[in-house]
Amino acid sequence: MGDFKLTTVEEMEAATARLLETGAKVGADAWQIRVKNQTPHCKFGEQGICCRICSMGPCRITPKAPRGICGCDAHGIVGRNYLKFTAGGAATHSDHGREICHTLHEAAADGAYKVKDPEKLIRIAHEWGVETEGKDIYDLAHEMAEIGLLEYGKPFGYQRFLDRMPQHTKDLLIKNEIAPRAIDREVASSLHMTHMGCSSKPEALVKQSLRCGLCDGWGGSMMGTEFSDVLFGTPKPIDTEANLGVMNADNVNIVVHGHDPSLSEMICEYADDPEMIAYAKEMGAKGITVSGVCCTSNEVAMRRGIPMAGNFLQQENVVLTGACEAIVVDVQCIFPALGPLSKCFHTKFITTSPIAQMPDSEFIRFNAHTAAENAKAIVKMAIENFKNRKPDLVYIPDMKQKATVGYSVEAIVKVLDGVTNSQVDVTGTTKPLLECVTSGVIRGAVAMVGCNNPKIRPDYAHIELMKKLIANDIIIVASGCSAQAAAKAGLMDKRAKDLCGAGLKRVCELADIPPVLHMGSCVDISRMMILVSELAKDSGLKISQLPVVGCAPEWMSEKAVSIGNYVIATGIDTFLGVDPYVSGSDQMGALLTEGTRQWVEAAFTVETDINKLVDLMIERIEEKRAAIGI
Ligand code: BF8
Ligand code: SF4
Repeated sequence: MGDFKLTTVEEMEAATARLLETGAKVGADAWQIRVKNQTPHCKFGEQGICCRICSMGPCRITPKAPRGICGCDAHGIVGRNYLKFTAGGAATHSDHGREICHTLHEAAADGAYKVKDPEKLIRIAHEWGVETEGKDIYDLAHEMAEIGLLEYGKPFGYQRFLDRMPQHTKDLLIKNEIAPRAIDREVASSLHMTHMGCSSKPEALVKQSLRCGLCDGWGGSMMGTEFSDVLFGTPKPIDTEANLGVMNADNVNIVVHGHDPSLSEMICEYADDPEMIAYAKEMGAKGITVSGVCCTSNEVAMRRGIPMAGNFLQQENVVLTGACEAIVVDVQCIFPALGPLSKCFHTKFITTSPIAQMPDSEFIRFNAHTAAENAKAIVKMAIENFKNRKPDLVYIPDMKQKATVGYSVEAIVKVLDGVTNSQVDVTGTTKPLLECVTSGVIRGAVAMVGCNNPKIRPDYAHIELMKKLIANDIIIVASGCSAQAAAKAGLMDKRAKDLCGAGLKRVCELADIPPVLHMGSCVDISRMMILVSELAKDSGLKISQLPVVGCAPEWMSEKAVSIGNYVIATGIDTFLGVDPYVSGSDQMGALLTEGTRQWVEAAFTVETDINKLVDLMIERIEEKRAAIGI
């Protein structure tokens, strides 16, 4: 293994502790302090049995008061809360996808946004039955963007991308009235159903949660991913680095944070501009380093090799280094704490989206039409801020790992072409991967996704689960903050193959891949849905029969609940390390952990003990193998 060693959670925690000392010096607040102030949490909220959707309430369910004033019981209240949670997540991901459609609509040969993957655009156009022959690629881009935007509000029919599903899955969803219609309709219907005096029947609320999740995964998120690839390029394996040590004390440090690559791509573009680099030197820096936090980081790492400073619960740490000239954000998962925190340092906290406006920030409104000038202004502002740095506050933990990222479905299919023994030509399909699974060289796959959450020791669950899974010859595809946890630990370094069981290690060597494959941001979980669909079609099995499970051990956001719903609705059992506020209703618990199988052949398992969670996943994978006789 040479000098390769994983970074431990203890080492990451020590680095954080050192940064919090700087924070204490300047009187900064931190999530570690706020968690203490908020603990213990409200028990009614935790169990999902508080209802405040009408002004006769709020109503809270207790043994003495088993119904709200309208007569709704715990099951109805928990169910409505769960559906609202889902709708919030589906709306968020899907609105991101909508923004990408608008960016595609702005693309022009001489504009800031270009079509970087015309082949993919043409491929999707053919899927959607759009004539491409003789059409200018930008005319086609605008036409496809409009069709995409209509998926949000079309009056009839289901999401177009359902045609990518195996027929069995699609039929099942239509038969059970779970197939998603227009995206905005599913979100609006969910809010309609959860209004006072509408649905209080758990079955109906769970079914709509599945449908609403699907409009995200197979609608908004999938469009977000696919059209981002068209605009910015479909990811291919690329080397990068991860953890706070990617920031450079000699350079102007710009940290991009949020989700929509329309902003971060432009920032990266201008930070690379020789004119800007010369300006940075003029201001006393040696150069410009752009690094990322959260899903935006995944987007630009996958396409440009931009290093990853950290994931969700590390966002305050980048400011605490004292070396961050600007943290530039767009939407989602941004701590409002960054405003007051940046005021304790010289850091500029730059918000850019009308969707996410925060106190104590500089607001530079970013839009597709003026993207180039906005990005230039932001990069300049960061450079000019370099001189305000306080050298005695600068401390960047010397901690980073190498990572190979960029495993889109297209890239996975390509790299695994090399591992087949097949006599017939199986290139360009998932059959080589299937061969590895059926022969038992790889036992199965886990899709590791989701956030950090102070309720779970940050990153610990992600990293420990992954280590045990790969040691058991289970390959991992990862996205979102889970992927960054893996990268920070070193699990996306190809040398991590030595931590695998013999079978997976052999596959990693033959295909020259790390055992944990970075598939992108959270909207890119749609890539995972496409991959399992292809595996099902190429094997002739149902998705629910494949030895594949999903896992979100440290999830926290509404988006994560939406994702969980569409992953199980696609037929994949999903394991959660945090309870989605449903413990107040045994009926809701039973539906989510077993009842959904009657409609979608999959369900959730909730287990907060991480060691048990991983064993349950391995058990489930082995059960699935036994059931299909491999
Ligand atoms: O969409 S994993 S903390 S950054 S919600 Fe947020 Fe969770 Fe991170 Fe991306 Ni996903
Ligand atoms: Fe109470 Fe019913 Fe109003 Fe909810 S909808 S706050 S349970 S009266």
